[in-house]
Amino acid sequence: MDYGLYIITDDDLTPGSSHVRIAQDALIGGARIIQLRDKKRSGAELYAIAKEIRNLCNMYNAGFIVNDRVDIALLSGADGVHLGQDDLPLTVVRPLFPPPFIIGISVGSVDEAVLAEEGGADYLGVGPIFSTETKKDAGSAVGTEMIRKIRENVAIPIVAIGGIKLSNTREVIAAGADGIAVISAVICSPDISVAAKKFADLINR
Ligand code: TZP
Ligand code: MG
Repeated sequence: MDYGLYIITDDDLTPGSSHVRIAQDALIGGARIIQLRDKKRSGAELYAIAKEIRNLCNMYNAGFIVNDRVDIALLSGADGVHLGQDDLPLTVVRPLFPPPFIIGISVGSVDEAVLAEEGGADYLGVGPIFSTETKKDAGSAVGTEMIRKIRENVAIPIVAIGGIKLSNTREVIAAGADGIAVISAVICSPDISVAAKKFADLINR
């Protein structure tokens, strides 16, 4: 899996837009992974959206991950699921759904990172690196130093998240991140594909 630019759809931030539209524009701009993140829609709605994004990601040879919902991920044919520390436990999900199903785990410390790797996670979401308004309960910023510390202790890919902008992307990559996950800096820009392309160009430089 190429982690590169990892775009998380969040249609709350952009009234009038949709997960599918965001995903399409992000893929045009060069996103390598799309994560469907929605904490409010019904299973039926999420399933339909996930199927559409699955098809789009196939067209761009990009990965597709579903946030929280193992059921939606499996039934839509997504590549995997992303789980936080308070979601379904890795120790329960991993044995039932072995690789190549991908499981990403959110971590904010070296201890959490080591546990996730030991539990069979495929990649880590490390953050919030910088302060962010997008996730109110994200906790305080851990800084790029946390990426370095985790890099020294685990081998699986690191996707950095939280407050990532064009201006701090190089610093995040230099600290050892394999990919960067972005919400507001791409989703809230007037042209999502142009914004995504700027990030993709920076990452691939
Ligand atoms: N998890 C940790 S920070 C965050 C999530 C979902 C939000 C990231 O959003 P933004 O707008 O890129 O800071
Ligand atoms: Mg979650």
